[in-house]
Amino acid sequence: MRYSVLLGFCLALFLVACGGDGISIEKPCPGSPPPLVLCPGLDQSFGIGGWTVLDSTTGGEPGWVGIDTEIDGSGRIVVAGSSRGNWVRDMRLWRFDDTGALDSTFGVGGSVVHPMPGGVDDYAVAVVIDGSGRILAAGRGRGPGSGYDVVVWRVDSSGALDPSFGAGGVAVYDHNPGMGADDWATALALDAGGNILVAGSTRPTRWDHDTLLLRLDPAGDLDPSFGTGGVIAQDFSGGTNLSDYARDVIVDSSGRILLTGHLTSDLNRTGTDLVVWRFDPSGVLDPSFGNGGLATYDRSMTSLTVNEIGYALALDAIERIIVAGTLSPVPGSGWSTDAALWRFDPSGVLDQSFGAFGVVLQDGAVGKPDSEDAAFSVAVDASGRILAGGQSTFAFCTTDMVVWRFDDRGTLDPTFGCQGVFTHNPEAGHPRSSSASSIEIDRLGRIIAVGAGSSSDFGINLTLWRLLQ
Ligand SMILES: [Ca+2]
Ligand SMILES: [Ca+2]
Ligand SMILES: [Ca+2]
Ligand SMILES: [Ca+2]
Repeated sequence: MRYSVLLGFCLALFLVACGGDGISIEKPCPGSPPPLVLCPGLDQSFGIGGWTVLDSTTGGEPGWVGIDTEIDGSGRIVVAGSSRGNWVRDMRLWRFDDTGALDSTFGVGGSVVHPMPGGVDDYAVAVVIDGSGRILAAGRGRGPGSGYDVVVWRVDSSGALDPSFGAGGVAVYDHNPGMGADDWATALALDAGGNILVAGSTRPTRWDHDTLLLRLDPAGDLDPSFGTGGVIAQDFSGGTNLSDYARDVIVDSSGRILLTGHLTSDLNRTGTDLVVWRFDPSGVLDPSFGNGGLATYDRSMTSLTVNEIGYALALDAIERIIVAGTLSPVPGSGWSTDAALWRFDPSGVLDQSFGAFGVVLQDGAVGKPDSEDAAFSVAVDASGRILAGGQSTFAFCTTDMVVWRFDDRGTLDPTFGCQGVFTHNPEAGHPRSSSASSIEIDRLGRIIAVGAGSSSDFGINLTLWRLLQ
């Protein structure tokens, strides 16, 4: 299938961003790409011309990947990701000041790295900051004989590991001890009591993923009052070797826990289906939401399997649920993958007043029709406008970062970027890829996007952008 081949080539950064096994960098495209055309919106007071990049070649360690970002109470920008040294990948945090410069009061020169014992790969992919200013990051690390395990780190505001959390600042969870199975965290949230919700997946067999949700108390221990001993690990796909996977978690004003991700149905050959789960505060699926606690979306037809994936969740002011992700293939977009947004009402019913029957699809953000597009992040600003961050293919094998802005009805906002869409590639002519994996809105309404750009040495560079509202 054409779209799956393109996905393999063009969403290499997406695999890095979203926890894929391999890290592969695409090759430069042949030919002479046209010059970079910038849409308005970059905040010239940030970095150099509105963006900043940590180049792995000048930074000393190749492959700096920033995946998630959070803004602290002082307006500083914290980024979680990983870096590679001596062929091993280690979790890394960075903190930037308001001008986009690394904050030298954090860690060493603005950065904290924590190599797990044993010289194994570990990754941070999510970050939150608690009410005391402590920074929590989650991801995965590989324990001896246990495959990947969920790892949560906590550091104080200076970047030092917090000895009052887990073991020396690190909490590790292996779902099936002795089985050597992979367990991954993809997202983090805090509830009103300061408990830590960790969403992700566990992998009972090589070809299967099951949805995983943990609740840790503020000391980093599993909370026995939640799920089974602090853990919910459940197959929602209804069959063996079918993947279901949580990719984001948020807590609503009633303390209910919402996840998004996907499940796979083999009964109706519908491929992956978008799912939003809602659990009550004790970890029980909420029967008043969707169908038994799950709201799902599938566009498959008799002759066509359509795959939907949710990557990110946000709530608006009246707690409608907005999901960002992908839908593919889209017949109207040349059977390509489109970035997708869905909105559900608070009871889990698709909101027909949003987009077309509850769904917004986006294709061709960089001006190339039938491109491969993805939205990995979503936020709602103080005016109720919806922002999504992601990427779109420019040439056969390169992507540009994209931020879309929509009004409350899911219509592109023409006052933002180029007719509602901002795109950027750090290298003029788009010879290589960039992608936004996370967006946040700061206290002044400015939009922070963090992501990755590949460079001429085939390394990956951490890249930050700031856009004016
Ligand atoms: Ca494991
Ligand atoms: Ca499964
Ligand atoms: Ca489907
Ligand atoms: Ca598309």
